[in-house]
Amino acid sequence: MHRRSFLISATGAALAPQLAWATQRFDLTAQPVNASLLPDGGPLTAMLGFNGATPGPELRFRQGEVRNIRLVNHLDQASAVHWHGLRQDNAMDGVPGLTQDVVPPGDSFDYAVRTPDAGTYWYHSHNRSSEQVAKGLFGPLIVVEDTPPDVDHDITVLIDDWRLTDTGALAEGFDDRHDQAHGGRLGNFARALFGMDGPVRVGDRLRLRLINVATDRIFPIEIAGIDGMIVALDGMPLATPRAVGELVLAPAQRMDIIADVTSDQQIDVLFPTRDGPFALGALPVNGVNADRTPAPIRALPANQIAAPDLTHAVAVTLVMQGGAMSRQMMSQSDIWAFNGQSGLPDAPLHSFERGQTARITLVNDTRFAHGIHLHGHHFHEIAANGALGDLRDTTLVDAGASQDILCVFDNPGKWLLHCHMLGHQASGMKTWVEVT
Ligand SMILES: [Cu+2]
Repeated sequence: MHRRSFLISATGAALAPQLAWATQRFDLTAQPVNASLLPDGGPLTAMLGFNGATPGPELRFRQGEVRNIRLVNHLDQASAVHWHGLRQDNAMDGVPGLTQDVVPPGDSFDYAVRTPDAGTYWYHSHNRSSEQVAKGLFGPLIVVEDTPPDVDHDITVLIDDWRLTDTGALAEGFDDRHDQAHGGRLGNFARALFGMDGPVRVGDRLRLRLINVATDRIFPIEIAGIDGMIVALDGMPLATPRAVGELVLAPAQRMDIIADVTSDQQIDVLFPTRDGPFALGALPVNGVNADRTPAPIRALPANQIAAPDLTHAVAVTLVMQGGAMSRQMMSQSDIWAFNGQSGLPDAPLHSFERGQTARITLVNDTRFAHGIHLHGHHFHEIAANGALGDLRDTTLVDAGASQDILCVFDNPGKWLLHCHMLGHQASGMKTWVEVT
């Protein structure tokens, strides 16, 4: 990434205003949009968005409701929407070829979106996603707790990168095979997009909802100007809030932070590099909140996730294979594989009885990190010492490493299991499991 790109990108851009639910059904129209990625005066970038903007509108739900959302396709290619991280009814999961047919241009699809868990989620295209997400077809999806934590501002922060030409257009080559065989399509331009312009005040308590919406880039992040704790990962509250150190977000991962504003200048979201931090975006600070009395940061209320049955867990192994410099380069059309199989197989990786606990060993036998996403469920990461770790829907497995996850498969249907580096997914790294 070029320093200049980061420097000129350092001013934060606001997301589209969040949505107030006014009607029983909400239409989400996928369409071409022109977005202002470059700084003031730069040319607009032709992208794709929802309801006239990219990112699309911030959808705010209450916990435990069902909302009818109609995807209206005004693109010139087929699409579908996945509600990432929501433990959804299978028919509403938005995966063409597995849970629904694609939605052709000019057509529509009615989703009934369930929100059993409070937390930070997002929605995005799940058709030709390495292209459609790169072009902007996504938005934040927030499920609010019955009793939200006491904060002055609840701010969504999307972190993204784009590969732009000199004239500010999105570079072509969304299915570039060299990218796919390596770390995916990495941008030359990156930014943190805040859900509000600010300013906030010194002493304000904030909830920051970080979402990595990039197609392929793993973002290390530092946040300056606040003092706080991590309270949730991938929507799921931590039992005990955790200190904010250097943060890492794989594509599709989320992190909630509750923090008090300490800087009287601005809050900086930074991308640390060996040459020093690059500014992804900043939120201005102005004034002082003298009314708020200091209070500890408490855990968010837990979501109701079934407890795993450790003694009867079925063991499944998923080996990631392929890619550049690998011991076994996949041949012909596909670059990546799970257990020797490239692309979506006819038969599931495993068929679970509803309620069964599985311990899946994710073995990364490649030279690249992969962010593995399971649809329709959350799972526990298992720590090296065997302890039950964080609940996530996307886990980052470093090159050469392995990671065990423990999941109660209690949501019936056909669920995609894939790498969320979307270039890897497009070139073979996907499978599915069945819950009957
Ligand atoms: Cu991958």
